[in-house]
Amino acid sequence: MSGVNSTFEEIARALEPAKTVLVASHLRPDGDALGSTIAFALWLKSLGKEVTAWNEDGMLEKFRYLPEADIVKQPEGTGRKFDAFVALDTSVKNRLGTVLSAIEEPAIFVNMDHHVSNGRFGALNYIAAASPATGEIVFEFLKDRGATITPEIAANLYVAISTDTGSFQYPNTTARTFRVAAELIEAGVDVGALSQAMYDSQPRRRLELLRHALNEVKFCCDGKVASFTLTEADVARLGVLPEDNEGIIDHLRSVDSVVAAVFFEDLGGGKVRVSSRSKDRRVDVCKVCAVFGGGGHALAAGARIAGSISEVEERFLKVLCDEVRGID
Ligand SMILES: [Mn+2]
Repeated sequence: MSGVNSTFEEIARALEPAKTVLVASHLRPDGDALGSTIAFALWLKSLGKEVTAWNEDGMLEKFRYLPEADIVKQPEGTGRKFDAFVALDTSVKNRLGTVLSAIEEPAIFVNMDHHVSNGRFGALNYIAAASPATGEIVFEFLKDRGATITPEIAANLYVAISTDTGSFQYPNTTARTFRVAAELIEAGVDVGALSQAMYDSQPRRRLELLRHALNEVKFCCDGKVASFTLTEADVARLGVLPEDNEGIIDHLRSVDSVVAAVFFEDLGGGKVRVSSRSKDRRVDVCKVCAVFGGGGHALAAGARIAGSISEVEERFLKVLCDEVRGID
C-alpha cells in the first residue's frame, strides 16, 4: 500500500484481462456510491465483461430513479470468486460490509475514492481527495479511456456529483466540476427531471423526521455547534428508514452562528452512528471523528461509536467543542 496513485491507464490495463468483475461501494450508500457503481458497471459491461454490482444495502428505494438501478444487488453466497474487484467511494475497507464476507478477494483489487482518510487498501489505488465526488473521478477515468458517455452513464454520474456537492454548493465544487456537469448534460442528462427526482420527491416520513430534528435541536459552544439525536424509539414512532437521514443535518448547518452540526443516531446494541458537518475549514470534523475511529472528509465525516446515545453525545461534543474553540 503506497501513497502513490496508480494511473488510469494502469487500472484499465489491470482490468483488461478480467472476465468477471465485481463493483461495489460503501454500506448505507449515498448518491455518489450508487451512481458511481452503476456508471462504472455499465462501462465494464460495454467492454463485454460479466459484471456484478453489489452493495450491502442493495439499491435503495430513494435512488430507484437512477437509470439501470436494478443492476445493484445485495451480496449473495460465500467464497464467490471474481477476476477483479473495483471498490468505489469507500474510505475504509470494512465499509464494504457483507460484500467482503461474500467473496474471495481477487489479486486485481482497484480502490477509487475521494475520501482524504482512504486507507489505500486496494492493490491499485486512485485516491483524489480534491475531487468533490467519486463520480467526478469515474468521469475523468472514462474520458481518459475514450469511453462513450451514454445518457445512462451520464445521469448516474450527474446524480453522484450533484448529491455529494450538496447540489454544487460545497467548497470542493470547482470550475472543473461545472465543466464535468456541462459535459454530462451534453451527453443527455435531463437536469429538471433528475433534480426533481433527487430533491423534490421525498417521502412524507422524511418531513416528519425533519420536524423531529427541529424540535430536538440543541445548541452548544456559544451556538457554534448544533446537534440532534434520534433514538430507537424515535425511529419506531416516526417509521423512518436509515436512508431518510441524509441531508437533515444540513438544516442545522444552515443557521448563521453554526460552524458544525452533528447528528447522533442510536443503532441499537450499544452502537451510535455519528454524522458531522463543518462550514469552516479550520474545524476539521474528520479529525474529530478519527478520535473515535471514524473518518471521511474535513467538512463531512462520521463514526460509529460504542456506548449509550447520551454518553456518546457528551463525549463527541466535548472533543468537537474543543476543536471549535480552537478557531476563536
Ligand atoms: Mn462520495
